[in-house]
Amino acid sequence: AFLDNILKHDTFREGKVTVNFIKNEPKLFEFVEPRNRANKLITFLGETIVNGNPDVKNYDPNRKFTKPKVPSFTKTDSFPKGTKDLLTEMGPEKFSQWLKAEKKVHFTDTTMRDAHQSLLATRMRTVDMMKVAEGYAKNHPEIFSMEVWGGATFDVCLRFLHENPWERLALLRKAMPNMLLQMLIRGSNGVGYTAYPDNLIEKFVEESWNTGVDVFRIFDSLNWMKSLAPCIEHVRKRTGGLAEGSICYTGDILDPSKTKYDLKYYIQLAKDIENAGAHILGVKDMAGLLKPNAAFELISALKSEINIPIHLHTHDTSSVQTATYLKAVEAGVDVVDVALGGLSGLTSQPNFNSVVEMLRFNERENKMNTDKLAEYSDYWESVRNYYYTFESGLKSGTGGVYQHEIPGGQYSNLKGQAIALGLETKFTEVTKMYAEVNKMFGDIVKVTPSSKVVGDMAQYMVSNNLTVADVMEKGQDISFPESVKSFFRGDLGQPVGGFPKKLQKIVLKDEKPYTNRPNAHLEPIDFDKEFKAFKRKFNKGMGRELEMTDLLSYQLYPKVFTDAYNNHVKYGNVVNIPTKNFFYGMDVGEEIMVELEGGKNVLISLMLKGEPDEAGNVSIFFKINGQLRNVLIKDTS
Ligand code: 3PY
Ligand code: ZN
Repeated sequence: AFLDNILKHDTFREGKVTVNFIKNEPKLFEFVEPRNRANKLITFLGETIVNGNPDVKNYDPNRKFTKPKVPSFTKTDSFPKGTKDLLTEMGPEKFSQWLKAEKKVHFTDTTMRDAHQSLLATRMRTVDMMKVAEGYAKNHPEIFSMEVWGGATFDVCLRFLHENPWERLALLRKAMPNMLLQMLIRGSNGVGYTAYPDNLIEKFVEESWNTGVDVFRIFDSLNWMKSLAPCIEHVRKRTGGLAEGSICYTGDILDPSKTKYDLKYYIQLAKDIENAGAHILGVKDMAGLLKPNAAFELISALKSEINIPIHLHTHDTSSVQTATYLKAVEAGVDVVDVALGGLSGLTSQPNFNSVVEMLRFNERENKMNTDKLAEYSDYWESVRNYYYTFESGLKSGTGGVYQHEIPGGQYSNLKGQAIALGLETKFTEVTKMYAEVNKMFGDIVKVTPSSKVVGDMAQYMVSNNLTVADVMEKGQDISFPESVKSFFRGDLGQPVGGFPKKLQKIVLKDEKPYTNRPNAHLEPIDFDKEFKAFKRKFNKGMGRELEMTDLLSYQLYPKVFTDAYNNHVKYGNVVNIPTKNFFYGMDVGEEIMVELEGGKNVLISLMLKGEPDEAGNVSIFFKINGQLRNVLIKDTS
């Protein structure tokens, strides 16, 4: 363990060791013994066996799972050349020109980010990704990019999965060194739900690049250039990656009665994004409202008006978005977002495997090994079973999305919440109210976090039996949800066309709203000072040196990070526990292999689960590598 500490120490890794290295580094003598690590692991397993994973509800203990089959690849093969190699060779500007000149259509695979965010409440664990990451990168290097990070994954990793999101990124980077890795970033809101100081976002972008992100898809939840532009600038200044500035698509450009978000509006926004220095234009259709004919018109117009390549993203909530891709391909779109079959469709992205087939023999076909691709789809389909408690219950596509305009990720969440609360019958009411709230707010762009504000308000009104008229007439006496007040104050920026003045006054009462950037109200972070204070607070329990990325997690989510830290102190590193056991515990007689921090594998079997004693404590007996150990777990059920 001592040697291990030396080998892992930054000073050693950077080759700066001097004679006094060991004497001056008391930390080298702090080590967590494997025995201690294994004890922590069985404490976690014991908790899950006795009290269940608090994140899981309605688990069927008799449910059987089949082991997912990992597609084969030759481990000793080197990584074939991919888009990451091209970016390194060319730099972002030339790369962008190369992409634009490509005849074939390119694909972004969203399976490891948006697909599970939109179907499984973002719960996909790193361990399930890592089983296929290297093989995928070796079998399918022709894929444009892998969307693997950002959006809600950052928060969920820390909050529910006991994972460090930065570690996930670093692992995927190592496993897929030849492919571009992509993240979603909410402009000034980073990977959170509110604005952060500019220098925090800047540092976050820099560290994301250092850890492995190449493509930054940047959007603002109100399409506000003042939030988009600084983030594009951070990517250009602090990284060698690609800034993909994105327009969020809402409404319907073909509907003459909808004049707020028309073709002219989107073209102007796209030009502003190009002028702000984006290397790629993202068209982010978060609710799946871009109909096939509208896509043809929009993409054709954008192709003739701007000079950077265009990357289209959609959600298949309506079930017609594959047709949208076909028309977009005809209009010259450069890249489209797809998810592997087993995690595609409905609120997720269109089916990768099928889209490839759809374009077979098309003049813009991108040839793929579809047999191999099918094996990966099968893998994800069976992995998905482990996450069945997070399924939203949605069974079919819905044309209703064109009325309520709820984003894919939010739709499955709302639906899941309604089902869990036994309010399935009220779900239609919530979606109708969502549409009314949107109108009442002045028809805003709805995507995280603005969509959350509309959702909060809709749920608040349905559960309090309030109509729009009630709010407008008796609103002075209503105490609105915090997110709604914050929105009308200006904390998420300014919506297109401004706020509806009367409602703003009703919500804010005597409080004054502001119209400049929310970030202008936030003090920059003094990183040196904060890092010192951070180290004093958290240095003991991580079992490793704290890094700048830890500080960033803490700055973005102080409470979530603190809870995750406390969990780490108690349970150690639980990321390698197989998913079935992580969520649903172990059966007596079951044997699992788990890799401990530092790479040592241990064989754990559950021998016996006792009955609670008078104090409610349950003895659980495990065998770890053949040796009997027990833990005492308080039954809190
Ligand atoms: C996110 O911000 O997490 C999204 O996926 C928005 O569509
Ligand atoms: Zn999306």
